[in-house]
Amino acid sequence: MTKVAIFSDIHGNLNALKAFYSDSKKNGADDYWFLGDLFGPGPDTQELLEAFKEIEPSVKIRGNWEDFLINSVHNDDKELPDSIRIIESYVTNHLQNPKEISENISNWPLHQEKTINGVRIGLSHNLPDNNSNDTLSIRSESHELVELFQGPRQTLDIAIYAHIHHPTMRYIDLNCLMPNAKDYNYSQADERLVLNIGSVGLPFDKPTHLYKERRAEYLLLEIGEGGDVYPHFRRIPYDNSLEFKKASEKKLPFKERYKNSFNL
Ligand SMILES: [Mn+2]
Repeated sequence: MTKVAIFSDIHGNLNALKAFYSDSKKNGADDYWFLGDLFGPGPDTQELLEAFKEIEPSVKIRGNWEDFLINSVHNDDKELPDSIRIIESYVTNHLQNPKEISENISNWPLHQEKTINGVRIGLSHNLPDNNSNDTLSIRSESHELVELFQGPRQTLDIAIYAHIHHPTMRYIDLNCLMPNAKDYNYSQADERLVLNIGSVGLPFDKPTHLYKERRAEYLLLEIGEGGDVYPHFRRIPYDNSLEFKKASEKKLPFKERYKNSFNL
């Protein structure tokens, strides 16, 4: 059995990253795959980078917030919304060597494939060639997800992505992409598994009406020798109020908005 901790969307939240990492170690993760969005709009920068490097992920995918940072470092940020430009200048002002970091993350791919115990897995932040649109939201239909398995990716068993901050597990049937097919012959099904890993630092989902605080979300994926897979969606509690205290101390731009995203 191989156990991979797949994590993403830290968004400048070191407390959440620590909660995730200690849980994954406790659960015996063999490897780490990161699917993008390290910095902003949360308060942590350099210290977060050190903690991230310590995890040594074997996969590092470039998210849309990596592109924001690269654009900001290159002064190529005219197209970005004002709020993102302001957050990115906070991030680059607080990193020791933003140029070097920007160069490094510009080499991270948008899509990568891994084979574990024969199971073929595709990894991306969002779509394999576009890390920033809404195509893969929880409201999407099967035909909108098909790009995850098209062209060179048609032999993948599983597609795993991030970006929407909603832990999700669903199947798509490549032989039946439209809803409500009449008289469908189920023996023809070509089913593939699609997993979203949620967000470490800034989850958007509210799984029940009782769920109030934010937890550090990630996917612990167990893959057996026979190709069986067990996705464990983890939600790890940590002290949300510390996060906002830090945002105030560090004079984070839009700290009220950040506070509101934690329901504090
Ligand atoms: Mn994203």
